[in-house]
Order: sequence, then structure tokens, then C-alpha cells
Amino acid sequence: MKIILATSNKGKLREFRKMCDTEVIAFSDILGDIEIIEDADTFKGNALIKARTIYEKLEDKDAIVVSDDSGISVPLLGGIPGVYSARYAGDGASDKENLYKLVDALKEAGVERTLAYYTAAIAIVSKFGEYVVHGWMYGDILATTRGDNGFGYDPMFVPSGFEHTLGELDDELKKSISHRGKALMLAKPIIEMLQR
Ligand code: ITT
Repeated sequence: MKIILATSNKGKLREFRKMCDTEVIAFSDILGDIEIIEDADTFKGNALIKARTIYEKLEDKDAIVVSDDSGISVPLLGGIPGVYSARYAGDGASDKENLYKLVDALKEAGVERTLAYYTAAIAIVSKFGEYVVHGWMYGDILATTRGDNGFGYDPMFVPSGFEHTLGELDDELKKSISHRGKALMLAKPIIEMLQR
């Protein structure tokens, strides 16, 4: 069996492929490029928009579509960038532009290190219905970047209990502690049930 992943983010696609036993197909391999307007103000809302949009466009109504809406929140800065993590430095901003904007925001706030957490909402849409699960990863965010592993804000994030950033730690470790990994643990039994 297979799932269709409703993402254009290569980092997410890579992580889902590593974490799933089942085949993971990028929606763009079937439908080409589709622009999805993510205008909800919650991770759950945006995850549902993405999965529903792709499910509606697929001819195969037996398909199981999975999406991930995620981001990082810094309580000291009022929870930003949160659901706006992908466009923190503006619409169409690159991962690096978003990353360095957050580094600058921390420097401006006069902190070298403060609490932060990642959230992932995973939505599953199928002919049997819609489901959403969440996962979180807590840690510290640094006003600097270290390492090139992972993607997005990983080079500035030190998970709780570790001394290195996710940019320095390997993908295998991230898989076992990440917001996405935890949400996927909850999503897997639902996907298995839908595949029966
Ligand atoms: P799709 O909507 O196509 O899935 P996206 O990149 O736009 O791709 P989101 O709207 O969910 O995805 O935005 C997620 C943002 O949060 C994005 O900027 C990521 O870089 C960041 N992010 C999410 N999970 C992350 C992780 O595990 N490591 C680093 N950054 C992450």
C-alpha cells in the first residue's frame, strides 16, 4: 500500500520516507505543481486544507492522503513564527531567509538562547473520513546557527536533553525525538486501519 503526501517541502518528504514502512508518493508526481492557499490560523486547519485539496483532485478515491503542517514557536517572542514559519521572512522566503530572520529577532531581543518548540499537525484524508494528530518537540533556540543537517530552523534548535543543534545531530536521531516523528507514531495506526 501507499500514501500520497500533500507536501512540496523536500525535507518533510525525506523524513516521511525514512519514517514510513509504506510507499510515500509526492502529490506532485501524480498531479504536478498545485498552489495550495494555507489560510487557516492553526496547524490543524492548514494540515486539513492541504490534505483535502489533494484528495479532491485525485481520481483514485481509494487513495490515502497525508499532510503535515508544522512550525517553530518562541514563547519569549510571543509565539512567533508559529503557523507562519514557512513565510516568516515573507511570501516565498527560502529556509535560509527564515532562519536568519529568526536569528536576528533573537539578537534584537538580546538573548543568546531561549525556550522554543516545534509543532507538527498531520492530517489524513480518505474515503472513510478525516483525522488529525499532533506532535511536539521542546528545546532551546540559539541566536546563531550550527550544522547543516535537517532543514528549516534545525541549525538553531537544540532539543531538550542534547547539547548539539539538529543541524549537527543526525537524521536518525531526529526521527526518534521530533514533532513529526511523534505525530507519525499516532498517525500510523490510523493509516494501517484505513489500508485494511
Ligand atoms: P508544505 O506546506 O508544502 O508541506 P511548507 O514548507 O510550506 O511545505 P509548512 O507550511 O508546514 O510547510 O511550514 C513549515 C515551516 O516550518 C517551514 O518553514 C519549515 O522550514 C519549518 N519546519 C517545520 N518542521 C521543521 C523541522 O522538522 N525542522 C526544521 N524546520 C521545520
